Amino acid sequence: MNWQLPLMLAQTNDSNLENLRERTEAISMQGTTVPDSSLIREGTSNPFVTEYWFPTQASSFAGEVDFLYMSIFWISLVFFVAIIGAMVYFCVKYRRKDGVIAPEPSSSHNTAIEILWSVLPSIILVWIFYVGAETWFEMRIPKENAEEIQVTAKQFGWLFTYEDGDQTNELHLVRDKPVRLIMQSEDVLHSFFVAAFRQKMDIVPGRYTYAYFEPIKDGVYRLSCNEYCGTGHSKMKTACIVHTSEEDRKNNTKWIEAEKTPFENGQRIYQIHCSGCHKVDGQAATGPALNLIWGTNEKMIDGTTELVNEDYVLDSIWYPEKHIVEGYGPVSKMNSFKGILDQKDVDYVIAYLKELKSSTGDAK
Ligand code: HEC
Ligand SMILES: [Cu+2]
Repeated sequence: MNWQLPLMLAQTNDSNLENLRERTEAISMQGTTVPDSSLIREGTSNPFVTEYWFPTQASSFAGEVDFLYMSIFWISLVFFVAIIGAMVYFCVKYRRKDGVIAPEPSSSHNTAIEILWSVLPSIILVWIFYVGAETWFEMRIPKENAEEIQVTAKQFGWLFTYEDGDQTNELHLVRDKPVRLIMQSEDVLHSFFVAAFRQKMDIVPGRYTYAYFEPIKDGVYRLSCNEYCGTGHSKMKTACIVHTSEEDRKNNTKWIEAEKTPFENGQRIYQIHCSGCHKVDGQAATGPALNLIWGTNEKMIDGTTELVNEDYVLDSIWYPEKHIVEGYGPVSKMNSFKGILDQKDVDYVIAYLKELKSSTGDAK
């Protein structure tokens, strides 16, 4: 029986993982902005469950976290009813009755009751501490075979680097493979959170923090930043995809530049390094939208105009301070990518911008 209150009558089924692959691909195309609706919160079609109660238990300790939570919930409920019930009962029973001035005599001491109300709560509290500590150790101490994934959080996006050097901006994991995340921030305080794993950890600039868990259920889950980190904070969400095998994951994370077109390579660079600040749907974000800029004349804050050509894009990427677009001053919020992206990468970005312009620009 499912003892979680609103779930008692709900039927769950796990059958809608079938179109997982399709959904995963759709998400990969979108970079860091994943609509919530495309992520599985619970393997069930019952909307009551997905909307109002806990998301699916997708990590090894998720069940224990929920158990502790629900235990404390029920203990609180029982005591709440007992205490308020007794209070109401005594209020009525010992209320001042007409004509009776003297208070009801009451005993000053009752050893049996006093021992009971001291010992019973102590036992319950010690039990809560014990279960809490046990679960906490499980969440904090990684198994020895845990793989390590480097996580970089920045305004406003994620970058995951795997042991074999692959990089993605969604998190790809393998079912039943414990993972230890080594996390750092490039700018401000962020927080890693995957509700389905019941794991959350702050990411603090200037130091490393760690998160550990073992995914036990394949699927696509929502990964979000859980610490307000600026105006784009709500966009700082992505997908966490748990694959059934290592090969399956590799197929989703590997990237062989030589097998891809310059456009595809450019798109990938955009997704990993630029999509946190630049949109390609015409909407301005931290920086201007990039889809239609190629070949246009851009107004700068000093009143001059610049033609968006190869040289301009190179300057934008390596020396963002050189030209600052009107409306984005006085200093550029863009960091230099010199040393991060080389000349070849810049060429890919240029190919990407050109194609974006010609494929979406003509239609408008
Ligand atoms: C931290 C946020 C941020 C990131 C990350 C970022 N940019 Fe920018 N970018 C800006 C801002 C803000 C501006 C406008 C101010 C300026 O011109 O420097 C800008 C301007 C630009 C411009 C000029 C746009 C125009 O309309 O003329 C280009 C081109 C550009 N960025 C390319 C990139 C590329 C390529 C990347 C990824 C490799 C990138 N940016 C990453 C914030 C960012
Ligand atoms: Cu954040």
